[in-house]
Amino acid sequence: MGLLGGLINQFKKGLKRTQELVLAPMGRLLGLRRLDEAQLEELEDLLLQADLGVKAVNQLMARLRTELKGDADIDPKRLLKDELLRILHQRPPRPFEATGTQIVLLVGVNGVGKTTTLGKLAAHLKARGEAVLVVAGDTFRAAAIDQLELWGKRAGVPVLRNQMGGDPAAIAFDGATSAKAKGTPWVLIDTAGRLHTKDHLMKELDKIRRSLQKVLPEAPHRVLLVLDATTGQNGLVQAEVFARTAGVTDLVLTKLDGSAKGGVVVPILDRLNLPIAFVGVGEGIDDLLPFDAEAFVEGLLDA
Ligand SMILES: Nc1nc2c(ncn2[C@@H]2O[C@H](COP(=O)(O)OP(=O)(O)O)[C@@H](O)[C@H]2O)c(=O)[nH]1
Ligand SMILES: [Mg+2]
Repeated sequence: MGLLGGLINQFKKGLKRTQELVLAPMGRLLGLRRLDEAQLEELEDLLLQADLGVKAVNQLMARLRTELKGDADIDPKRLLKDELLRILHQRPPRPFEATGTQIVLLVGVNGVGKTTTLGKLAAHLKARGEAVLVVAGDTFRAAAIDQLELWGKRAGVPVLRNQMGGDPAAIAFDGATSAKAKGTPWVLIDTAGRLHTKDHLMKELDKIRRSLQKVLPEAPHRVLLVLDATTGQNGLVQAEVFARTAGVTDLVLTKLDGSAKGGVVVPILDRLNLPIAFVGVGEGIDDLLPFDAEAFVEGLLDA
């Protein structure tokens, strides 16, 4: 099995719930060569339930109706794949390549999976043979620091921490300074998702950014906005605020495995107009997949 084949299977596994609950019922319709109006409407409803988003669904329905005016057989599944890929290709992922020291900030609201993603990402980079320093920038709760230390142990990478309630900008500064001195290619910084107010949170992220820039003027090189797929499109408004104010460069969609709305990847990429770097498909250390549009679409639509 080739690399893409392996990735397709991992996406299939991660998208199992979406497949079972929403896409399986639509398999019959997607296999038809002619559809009548009632079948078109049934298909439209199911696609919307999978959270593929109004735009992709409308585009697909328009194409189906146009093609159905001709006499030739049509292939609804191929048309759907085409439409999804067209949207997903708007923002291809940017590879995670270390050129010098790269500072990566993980941001997002509480509970979406920032710390877990950071642990998996550290392991992923380490497995490529690249050194990683993890920085415990969520100093809001003691448990958050302990959780991160546990992930550091699992991934086999050092974790830089200060005490609970310490200044996240100061520890971020220390991390950047140490990585620059040692030539460490990756610094992954965890951040808090719950502060007194959203304003406070944005100010804190700003402060972290400014202290990093004292060490490395281009830092942070990547700001990953972590989003929970189980909230579906409901999380979009909040995500847009974050994306606008926190200098986000990439998205990470977690908990695809726990969601029947895996299709939400499509409207999220489209609305936020940002590339998806990784998706989370479980709680294990290997459950982080580099996003690939083809593997995602195959994994979603081919049982
Ligand atoms: N099923 C599943 N659970 C996840 C995934 N990512 C994170 N979680 C779980 O979500 C919960 C919150 O994660 P955490 O990393 O602490 O979120 P944070 O508050 O944003 O740092 C934990 O129970 C994680 O195990 C995922 O991809 N799939
Ligand atoms: Mg956390």
